[in-house]
Amino acid sequence: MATTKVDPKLNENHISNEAKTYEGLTTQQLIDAYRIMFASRRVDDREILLKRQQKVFFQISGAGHEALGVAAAFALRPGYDWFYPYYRDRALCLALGATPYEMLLGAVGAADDPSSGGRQMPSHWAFKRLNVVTQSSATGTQILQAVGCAEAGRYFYRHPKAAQKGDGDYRQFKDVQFQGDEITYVSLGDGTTSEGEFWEALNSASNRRLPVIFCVQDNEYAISVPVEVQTAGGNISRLVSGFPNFHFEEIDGTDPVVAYAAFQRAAEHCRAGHGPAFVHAHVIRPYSHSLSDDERLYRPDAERRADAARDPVPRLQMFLLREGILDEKGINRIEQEVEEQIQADADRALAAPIPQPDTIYHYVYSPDLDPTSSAFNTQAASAAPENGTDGKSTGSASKSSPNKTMADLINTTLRDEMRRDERVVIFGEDVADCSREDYLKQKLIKGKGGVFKLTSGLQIEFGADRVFNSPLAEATIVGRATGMATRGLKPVVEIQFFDYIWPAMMQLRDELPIIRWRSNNAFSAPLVVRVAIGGYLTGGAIYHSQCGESIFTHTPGLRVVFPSNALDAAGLLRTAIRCDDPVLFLEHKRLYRETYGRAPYPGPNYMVPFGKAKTVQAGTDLTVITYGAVVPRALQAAQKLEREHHVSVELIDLRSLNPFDWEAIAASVKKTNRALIAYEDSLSWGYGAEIAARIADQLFHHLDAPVKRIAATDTFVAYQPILENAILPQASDLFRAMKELAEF
Ligand SMILES: Cc1ncc(C[n+]2csc(CCOP(=O)(O)OP(=O)(O)O)c2C)c(N)n1
Ligand SMILES: [Mg+2]
Repeated sequence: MATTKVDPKLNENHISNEAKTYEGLTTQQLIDAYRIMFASRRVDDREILLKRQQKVFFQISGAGHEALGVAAAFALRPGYDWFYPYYRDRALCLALGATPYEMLLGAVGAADDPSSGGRQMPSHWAFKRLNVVTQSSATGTQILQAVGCAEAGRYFYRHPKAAQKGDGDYRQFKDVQFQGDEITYVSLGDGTTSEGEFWEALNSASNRRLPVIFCVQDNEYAISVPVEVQTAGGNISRLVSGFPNFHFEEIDGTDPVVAYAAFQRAAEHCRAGHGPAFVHAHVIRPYSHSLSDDERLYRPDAERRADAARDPVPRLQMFLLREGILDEKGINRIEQEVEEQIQADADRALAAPIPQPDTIYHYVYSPDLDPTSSAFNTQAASAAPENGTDGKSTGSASKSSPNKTMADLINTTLRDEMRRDERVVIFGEDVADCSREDYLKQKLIKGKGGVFKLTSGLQIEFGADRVFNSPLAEATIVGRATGMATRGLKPVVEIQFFDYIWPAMMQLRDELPIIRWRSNNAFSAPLVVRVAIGGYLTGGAIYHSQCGESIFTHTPGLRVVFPSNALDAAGLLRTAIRCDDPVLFLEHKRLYRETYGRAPYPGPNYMVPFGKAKTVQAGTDLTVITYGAVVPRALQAAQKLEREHHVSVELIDLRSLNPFDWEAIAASVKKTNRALIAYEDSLSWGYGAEIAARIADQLFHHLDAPVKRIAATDTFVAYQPILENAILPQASDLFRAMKELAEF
């Protein structure tokens, strides 16, 4: 791809003042700034024209924000520092080294659009070579990711060996680069400061003294909503001023000299390791929000004229003339060169090949590492000695038994993988042994290690750099982890209860699973989110019993697994950690310490591939397809049915929900001609609906009876055990359903 940059060129009409600098900016840099700012505005104008001609399909401009972007780029380093910009950052990206041609490829949705290959709207920047990380349309989701990105840089600096490549797992496909004094830049609009994730990000960056520059580009509007409605008192600087460790700037962002000076000071603070910086820049929005908006509906002419008087492009032009840096001829020459370049770039972009429809499935998942493959199918070491275990790590009742609980083996797997791979870090609520490390050092306490003690002993062995508590903020957990994973770390984070996963939903739905697809494989974020899920707790009630796995299996790009026993949990968790995709790892709380499904330690390399079901019991009369805590209940029912009615049930434990083992289901149903799907979640729209539909669709001619489902009632789970029993599917319900189906 040709990359014609907005190349700063020495200008012959550069008439005087060569030696003078402006807050450190040379006259040549100011000329360069003008060229880039003018180009940025003209790319917007060109896109607007093309949109009116229906040659592009969306337009959102960076108009009014140009001076700020150029100043930030001049103070920072492309390909060295990291950038989480937002859609108004066109001038920033141009100044970092992106080209108008690349941007116009994005506008037409060309196959070679470097930001997304035609998958995202224009102005959703991603330029891998410049460390400009893929962004979404969701306002504010980038901010926590930027915090995680900065954390990853610091982690690799402290653990340089972790950056090395590893064979046979995700590390093979993830290059790591970092710098000791790198900065992460993240920007957002004034309206976006109303998002909770903004405050969560400031809190973590402040507390951990991370080198992040938060740039709030305050154009006083979020579409039609003015700043005083968004921000109590109308000024965000005043509200954030109490965060410790920050360097604060509030500036006129339409003046590149002022903005450059502010970013220089901010960068100095960050590079010196003092903490984050906050640059609150007052800018203007001379065009409407986007081409779908008409600001004349909510902004009177006088207000718009006052804005226009502060327009950074003509202002810099006047400045250059006034200071004698360029004369009119010099200005005209630059503008003409830019116009010609953009005209040529637009013509080329319009002629560029568009993506082929058959590529739509590319990069939903890693193209490099397939977690369903035989590489992830290893044998359990028979009666392997537990690798260096102190026997104290899980606090489980089964310490002395050769048969370990699911809790034991999850803990052991985490420990083994942390020993094997220094990129694995663990954080979440209460997962550390003790945040006040002195208590541990002085042996005043034993340590906690998770509300279910699944991460017990890990901080003690691996240190607080690798195992630590997060604030009580689920979006923080997943958002920061996503930023870390983008840089090559392997976070294995914990959501304490599935019932409380929802604050992280924006990150789990709109970000984590789609980073690879939306960036056309330029970026990826393979990580593991462990979640304690499910009911049958006797007293768990509404907010400690929820399932809801189908909400996540409905999200392309996310692997979802749900083991029913200790051995599968160990094998699937290892696959989850070593694979190259994001994984939601669902751990049933009721199964953590059950007698059912205990197993000996299978050794440090035991893996179960995704998408491979297990036949718990073979049978000939009907097929039961299930997973999680329903497996032992279905087994009990099947055994009773066999004993009492001589019905032979084939019981399939899916183990992995996305991908799921269609082949195993089809083979079994073809044999038994009857299918029951059993799951713990409420019945309607649940996971079984998809399986039932597939069977009806593809195995219709093999069926001797309707496809049946058995699941929870369409209610939440109640506290009183009598009600809980009535709501969740019991072995007796499964028995009845199986019997009816066999008799149909
Ligand atoms: C989470 C979310 N809610 C709503 C929207 C729709 N939306 C897109 S931009 C925008 C306004 C953003 O305003 P601001 O943060 O001030 O940035 P500006 O566009 O003014 O630069 C809204 C509401 C969105 N993209 N994401
Ligand atoms: Mg705004």
